[in-house]
Amino acid sequence: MTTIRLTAAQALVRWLSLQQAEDGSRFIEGVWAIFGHGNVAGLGEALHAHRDALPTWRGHNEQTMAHTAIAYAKASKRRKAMAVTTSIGPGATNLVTAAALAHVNRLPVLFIPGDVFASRAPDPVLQQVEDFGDGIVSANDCFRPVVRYFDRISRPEHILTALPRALQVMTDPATCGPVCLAFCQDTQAEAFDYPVEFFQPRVWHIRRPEPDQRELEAAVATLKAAQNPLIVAGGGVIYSGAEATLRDFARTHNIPFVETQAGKGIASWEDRLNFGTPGVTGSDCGNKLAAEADVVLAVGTRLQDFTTGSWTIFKRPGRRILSVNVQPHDATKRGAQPLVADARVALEKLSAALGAHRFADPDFAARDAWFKATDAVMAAPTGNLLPSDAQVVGAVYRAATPKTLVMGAAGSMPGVLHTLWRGSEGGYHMEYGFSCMGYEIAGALGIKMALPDREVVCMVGDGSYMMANSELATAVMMGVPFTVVLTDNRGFGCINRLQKHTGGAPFNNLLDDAWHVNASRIDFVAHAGSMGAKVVKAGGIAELEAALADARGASIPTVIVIDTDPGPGTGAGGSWWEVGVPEVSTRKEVLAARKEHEAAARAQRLVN
Ligand SMILES: Cc1ncc(C[n+]2csc(CCOP(=O)(O)OP(=O)(O)O)c2C)c(N)n1
Ligand SMILES: [Mg+2]
Repeated sequence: MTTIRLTAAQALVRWLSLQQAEDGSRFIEGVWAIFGHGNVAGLGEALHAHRDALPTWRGHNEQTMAHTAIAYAKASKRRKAMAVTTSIGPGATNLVTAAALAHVNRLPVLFIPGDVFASRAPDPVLQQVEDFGDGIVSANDCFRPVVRYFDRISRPEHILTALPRALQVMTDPATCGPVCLAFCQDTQAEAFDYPVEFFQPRVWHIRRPEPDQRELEAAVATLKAAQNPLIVAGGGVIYSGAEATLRDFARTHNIPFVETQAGKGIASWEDRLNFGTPGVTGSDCGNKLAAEADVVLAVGTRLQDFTTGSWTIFKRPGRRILSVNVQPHDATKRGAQPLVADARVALEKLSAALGAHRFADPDFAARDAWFKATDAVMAAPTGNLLPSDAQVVGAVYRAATPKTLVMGAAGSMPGVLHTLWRGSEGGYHMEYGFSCMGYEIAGALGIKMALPDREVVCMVGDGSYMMANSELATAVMMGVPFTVVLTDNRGFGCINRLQKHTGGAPFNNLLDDAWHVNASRIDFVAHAGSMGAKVVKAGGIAELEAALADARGASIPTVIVIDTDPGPGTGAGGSWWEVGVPEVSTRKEVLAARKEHEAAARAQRLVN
C-alpha cells in the first residue's frame, strides 16, 4: 500500500478539497476560519498550504460566518456546502446557535472546531471547560443535540472514517444537516502514513429514493378520490430540484398550490395556480383553499406551526393529509398518510397514475381579489406618515427585476414578505426554521456567493441588524455586493405587536419602552458607513425606490436605511397562531386575550 505522510489537519484539508458536487465543482466550496487556540497552528498551517485548492476566508464572528456558509448551502439547494473552523472554547460555542439553525432547516454545513488535547498533557488548557464528573466532555459536546453527526478526532487515523461519514450525512436528502468534527489540537498536528487511495477525487450524488409500491398505490387512491385537493409545497421541493415538476403536476391536474416559507419561489407569483401562502402568514385565497381542501398534498414540508396555523387551517371534516417526504419523520407527522420518496420522483409517479384526471377549478376570483387587496396594502403612503413594513415591501417589489431575490430571517419581514412578496422563480430565501436574528447580512453574503447573477436584497430590522452586522465589513472586503434594506422602527416591532396582541403592556421591546437613562441614539447610516458599505438614508418610499435602482450594479454592499412605523402589522391575510397566553393575570387585557386563545384553540386538529 502506498502511503503519504501528512498531519491529520493536512490530510483533512486535502481530502475535503477533492470531494466534488454533481457538477464537478468542489462540494466544500471553501472554509470560513477564525483562528485561535486550538486551530491556528494545526489546521491553519494545513489551510495555508492548500489555499489554492481550497480557499479560506476570514469572518468577524463564528456564528455569522456559519450563517454565511448555511445560506450558501441553502441557495445551492444543498448541492454544495462550506466548512467553518474555530478555536476551542468560545469560538466553538459561538457556532452552536448556527448549528441549531442548520439542524432545523436541514441544511448541510461542516463545523471543525478545535478541541482540547487528546493527550491531556497540558490540561487544563486555556478555554477548557473541565467537567468534574466526566473526563471526555469538552465545550464541543454542546453540539451533540444540534448536529446530525458528531465526532471527535482524537487520533489521526480517525479521519479515515469520520470524513466519509460527514459527507454522507451532508449529502443524504433524508438526514441532511450540520456535522461537527471536533478536532483535538494535538491530533491536528500529528503525522500519519495515510493510504494514497484515500485521496481519490469523489463525486457525491444526491440520492433520489423511489416510493414504496404499497404507499404509492394508497397515495394514488387517496388523490383519485379527492374533490378539492390543495398542494402545500415546501423546501423539500426545491432541494429535490422538483420545482418544474410541481408546476407541471399542478397544471396537468388543475390543482392549486400554496408555498411555505422554505417553498416560496417554487413558482412565480404569476402562475395562475399559485394561490400564495398558507397559515399564519398566509394569503386569504390560500387559507380559503386550505379550509375547503379534502386532501392536503403536503410535498417536502415539515408542517411547522406557521404553515398549519397551529393546526387550525385545514378545517374540512374528514380531510386527509398526504405527505410526500424523503424523511419518514416528516411524512408520518400528525397521522399523515405517508409517501416516503424524493419529491420529483413521487410527483412524476403520481401524475402518471392520475393520467388525464383534472380536478375542478379552484376559486380564481378569490385569487384575483387577493392581489387587488394587497396592491392597496403595498401602495406608498400619502402625506408624511412613516411607511409600514408592507409599504416598504411594495417599494422593493416595484423596483425589482426578474433577477431580484429577497431574503430575511427574523422580525416583521418574514411574515410580511411571505404574505405579500411577489417574486420570480427562485426569488425568495427565508431562514424561517429557526428565524434567527442576525442571519440576514451574513446570509445575504452567502447567497450572493452561491448565486452571483441574482440581485440579492436583504430585508433586516434595526433589532436584527444590531444583533449581528459585522459580516458587512467582510462583504466589503470580498467585493460581494447586495442591497440591505434596514427598516428602523426603533425596536423589536413584531414582538411589541405580539405582546400587545396577547394583552401585554408595551414593555422591553421598543427602545423607548425599555429601561433607559438616555434615549437610544443609534446612527445606522454612520454605523454601516464605518464598515465601508455604501449607505443611503431614504426619506420615504419614493426615495427608497430610487435608492434600490441606484444600488444595482454596485461592487460592494449598499445599505438603505428607512424609518418605519412599528405599529401596523402586515395588513392582509393570516390565521391564528398559538402562543402561551397567561391563564391568570392582573391585567384584564390578558384575561380577554386568554379567552380568545381558548376559543381559537378549540379549532385545533391535533391528530390528523
Ligand atoms: C437570536 C434571536 N433572538 C431573539 C429572537 C426573538 N425575536 C424575533 S423577532 C425579534 C425582534 C426583531 O426586531 P427587528 O429586527 O427590529 O424587527 P422588527 O419587527 O422591528 O421589524 C425578536 C426579539 C429571535 N428570533 N432570534
Ligand atoms: Mg425593529
